[in-house]
Amino acid sequence: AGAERINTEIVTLTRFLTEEQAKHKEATGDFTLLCHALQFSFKSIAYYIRRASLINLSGLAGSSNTTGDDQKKLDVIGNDLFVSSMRSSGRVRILVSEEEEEALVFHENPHARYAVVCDPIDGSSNLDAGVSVGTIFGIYKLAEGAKGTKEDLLKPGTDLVASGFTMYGASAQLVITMKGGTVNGFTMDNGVGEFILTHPNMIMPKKRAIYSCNEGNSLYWDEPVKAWIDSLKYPQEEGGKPYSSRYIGSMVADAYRTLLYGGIFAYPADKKSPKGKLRILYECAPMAMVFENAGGQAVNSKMTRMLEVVPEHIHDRSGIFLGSYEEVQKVIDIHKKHG
Ligand code: AHM
Ligand code: MG
Repeated sequence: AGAERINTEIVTLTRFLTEEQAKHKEATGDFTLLCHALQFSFKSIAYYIRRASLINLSGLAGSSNTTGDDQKKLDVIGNDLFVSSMRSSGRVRILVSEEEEEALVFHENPHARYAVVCDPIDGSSNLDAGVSVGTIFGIYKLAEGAKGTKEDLLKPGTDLVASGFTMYGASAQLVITMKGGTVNGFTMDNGVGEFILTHPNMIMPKKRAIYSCNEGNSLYWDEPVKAWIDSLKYPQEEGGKPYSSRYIGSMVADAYRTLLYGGIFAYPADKKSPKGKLRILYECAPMAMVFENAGGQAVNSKMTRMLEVVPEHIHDRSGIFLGSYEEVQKVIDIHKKHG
């Protein structure tokens, strides 16, 4: 008694990646190296976000991104950090970022076999208020003989070899999953500068009475979406309790909570945004893979499995319902009833 108990059997992300690689005899180490480059970009983006309010990085940078949203200085920095770390990994041939209108082709890496999609700082409208933001990423393996053009990226999420996201909150959290694998959560320990495995094999609750959406859009919603939300707020059965509502407005933060506590996150397509708001390649598909691998479901506004949706353009948008298996099933069932 008295002495501080210190756990010395810690699984860092670095160790985790090494052990994963060892499981695959055919692995060349390219994927592991790419993940190390990702890890560095998460650490540095987390660092700059924490410093931002101190050194006054926040504020408009005077340029706007491809879709006309105001782009903050930190968006530019986050994007630049991500791009340079992907390029210098030598393992990435092509990169799609929310902040870049065109796919970036790294001609200096002509033999690199991976393609990466990312939203370097998702939820950036929240930055000035110190609300959590994060990075969403997906990794595709290029087909044999692929030319490394953006057409190589117009693939369904079922082709993803890995995906995940970070949330830069009270501490930086990283959630990562590989194709057909489990979902693992890491927490950044600033003291030792490592992501530590704190949430091994994340399995989300089958159901939970929490919904998360921008209800201010309900004027524009289609009938089935309105009927669904009403059914959560005004339960028909005797003594039924209404759902709780939670909405941060940062997908990474709303998704992280939903993954841990259960419930549903929704950003449906509506009359104002008939294609939805969130992006298929680097927001919807990577999140859908994480949620499915954790036992949840993800569908678009047509109730198609999100991972099977093929974008026509790298920045295409989609409606999305993402969450606990039974909560998403409720949405699907109500849509079926409405025909
Ligand atoms: P961003 O990539 O420009 O930050 O936009 C995506 C964000 C998501 O994080 C969040 O779920 C959504 O937009 C919030 O939108 P709204 O403000 O319409 O509720
Ligand atoms: Mg985004």
